[in-house]
Amino acid sequence: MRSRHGVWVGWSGDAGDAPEPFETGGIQIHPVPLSAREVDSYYEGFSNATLWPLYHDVIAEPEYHRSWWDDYVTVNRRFADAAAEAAPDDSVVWVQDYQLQLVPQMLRERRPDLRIGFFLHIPFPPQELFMQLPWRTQVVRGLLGADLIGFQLPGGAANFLRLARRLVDLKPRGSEVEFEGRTVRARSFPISIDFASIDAIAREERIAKRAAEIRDELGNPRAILLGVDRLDYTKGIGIRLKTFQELLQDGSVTVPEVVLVQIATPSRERVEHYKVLRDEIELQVGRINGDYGNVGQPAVHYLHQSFSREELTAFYRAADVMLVTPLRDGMNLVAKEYVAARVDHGGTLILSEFTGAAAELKQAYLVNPHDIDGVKERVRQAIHADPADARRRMRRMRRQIAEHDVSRWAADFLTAMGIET
Ligand code: GDG
Repeated sequence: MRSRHGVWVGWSGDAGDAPEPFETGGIQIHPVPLSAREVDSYYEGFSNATLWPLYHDVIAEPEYHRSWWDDYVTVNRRFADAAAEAAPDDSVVWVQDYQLQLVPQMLRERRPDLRIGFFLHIPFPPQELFMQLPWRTQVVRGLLGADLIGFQLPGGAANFLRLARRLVDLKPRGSEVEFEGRTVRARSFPISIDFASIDAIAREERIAKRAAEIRDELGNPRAILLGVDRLDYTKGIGIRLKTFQELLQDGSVTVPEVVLVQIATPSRERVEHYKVLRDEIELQVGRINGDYGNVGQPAVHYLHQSFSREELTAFYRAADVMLVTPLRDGMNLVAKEYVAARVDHGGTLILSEFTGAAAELKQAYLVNPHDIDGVKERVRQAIHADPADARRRMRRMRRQIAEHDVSRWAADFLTAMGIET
């Protein structure tokens, strides 16, 4: 955005009037307001309690409310209007994520001169699930307003094109489809991280020192297992805790030689499913610590807090085994960040097959998180991994992410939009 003197149109995160447009760090910011009711209905409601669970394999039951949908339409219209006003003639607008799926079509109606891209950060579900949505045709038509629709994986693009055939009666050819006299393309663009910046932080002396300090504070265990997630039911935190609990129960691991650190960043705390999830997770943690902890030596170090990027990187560097076990995840950046932080080529990554990242990180220990015996076996293998083999895997994963970082993701998308980068 900075290098292109771009305009960023977005919500501030607070209900009520939006601040006037302003500039920061070379980027023009155009805030869009949401009322307190819209935060409930559009954001926490339709976006996070309808679309989020529907697009993540219905792990939690999606709620369908007509009033939420009405506000989704209203707020999408507001964003489209704001973008229509902010975009210079013949410029490019890149719409991000599931909260704004109607914007491409709304924006095209007002500004046919623009080139419009859309990127979905979460999975796009198969027909069998998407068809539940009472407003399924409107959503597909909304997205078809874009010239280029990006997904994390080829499967998301294929799901979308199949739905365009079924719901809008279009005839896709390969990744392209003709719609209202235009060609729309649907393709995958797997997102990534700023590898160089995490690599640089991880190389700082103070981060290595802090990592050693964390190990020390944990009692210098033989193995530290780590989970870092927003506290979300898609992330498979409960299944991970159950796996660890069984490993303790059958004596495969013992405290304090092996401990689990679970950073669970507070998230969507007003949405009912998230309140229930938090209670369930904290009950599990309490039980495990009650059964297997010692005085001053818990089995699970549970942190329902946010940390600075530096502190997080120190945790990545301190951990022997990183557990990334989502039941469904568009990409999962934590897995990539762990790899970027391992400048020492140490550590082992256990990664769910149901993340987008699994398509790229083939040298991770891939697991089906529902198969608890399988995950337990992988954890045992990871704890006892041959260091040379672990280093080889880490080196190859680092190369993959270094070559496919977030600037390349953006450049690939913009190039596909016909923009010189
Ligand atoms: C969505 C999709 C897709 C977490 N705790 C702290 C913290 N984090 C940072 C992580 C990471 C980010 O938040 C989480 O990204 P993920 O990709 O893991 O997951 P979602 O939030 O669900 O993201 C996902 C992503 O969009 C991008 O397209 O990969 O599939 O669900 O960067 O490091 N950061 C700091 N303190 C914390 O406590 N500073």
